[in-house]
Amino acid sequence: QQSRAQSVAVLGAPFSRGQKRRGVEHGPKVIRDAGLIERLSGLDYSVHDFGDLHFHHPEMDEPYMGVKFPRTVGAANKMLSGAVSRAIGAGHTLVMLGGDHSLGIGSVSGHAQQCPDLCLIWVDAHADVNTPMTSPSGNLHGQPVAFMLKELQDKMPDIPGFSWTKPVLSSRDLVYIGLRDVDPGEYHIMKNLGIQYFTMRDIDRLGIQRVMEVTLDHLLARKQRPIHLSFDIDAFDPSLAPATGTAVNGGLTYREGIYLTEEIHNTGLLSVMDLVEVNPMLGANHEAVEATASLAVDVIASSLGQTREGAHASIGVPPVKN
Ligand code: Z70
Ligand code: MN
Ligand code: MN
Ligand code: MN
Repeated sequence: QQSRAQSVAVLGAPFSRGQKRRGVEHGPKVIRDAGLIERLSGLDYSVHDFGDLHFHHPEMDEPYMGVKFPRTVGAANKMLSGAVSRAIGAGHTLVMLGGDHSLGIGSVSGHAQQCPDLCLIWVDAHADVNTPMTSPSGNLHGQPVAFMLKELQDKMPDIPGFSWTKPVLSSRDLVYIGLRDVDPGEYHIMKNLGIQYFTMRDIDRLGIQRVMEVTLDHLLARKQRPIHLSFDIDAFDPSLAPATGTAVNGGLTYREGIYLTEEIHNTGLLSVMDLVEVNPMLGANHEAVEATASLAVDVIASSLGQTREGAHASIGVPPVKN
């Protein structure tokens, strides 16, 4: 039986300049509208909804070495980093609702300010570890992990807007799950640094149970430490999560996603979770958007202890009639 953190903070980050498709800034609203706060309250947490951050968009933000909106993304992540650090410092478990995945920079950085020994589980169709030199798109949502890794810092130019960042992770502190669309430069980086990763093919071969066993063993066997779960909704199959910017066929099933998050909850070590890349402007219709948002709520609730086995938290001792 886990001891449960008493309070969960929810923080919205309505931000989209890490990629080119508008609409992902409405992710926090549709995930809340799908009933997130009620679901978490039902899990016996005291839920603190911190609302949404207000980001400023400078008028002039010219690309730098092909990187798009560097000052805008840098400033947004600096603000997010401070907010995450304060929430963790105040003793909450934090759920950050994106927004695009460039927000991983600020979220992990703020978490690391309070928990320097954290480890990172990146659940995504994509590795998001391009450097400005390897990036095929210039979009910063394809680059957040490169800002975090100590081993990549000699490859990272000084990008305007990012002078406040410093690398907080070693390559052995990171595991990827769900990969199926990895760029050549990213593959090279993952192999060179010896990063532990599980593609969808690996999940096909090993099964999600074994993948989670190896993942948690890799990160936690030497010592127990806080977990940062960064969950890109595009890790799921597009049939389940159609309302996202870069859907790639052959993703996680519903049950794989739920099992993955149940196992993370069962460690008792989840400290920050990001849920990113829900874009309500990209669903084919209202139902597609609602299905995606509802799936986001399900994986967040599962990460925080909702079980398929039945309720157990609030009751303690089962009521007995007498
Ligand atoms: C590509 C790039 C990406 C999400 C697309 C795509 C990255 N590797 N990430 N959608 N969530 O542009 O770097
Ligand atoms: Mn991503
Ligand atoms: Mn992705
Ligand atoms: Mn539990």
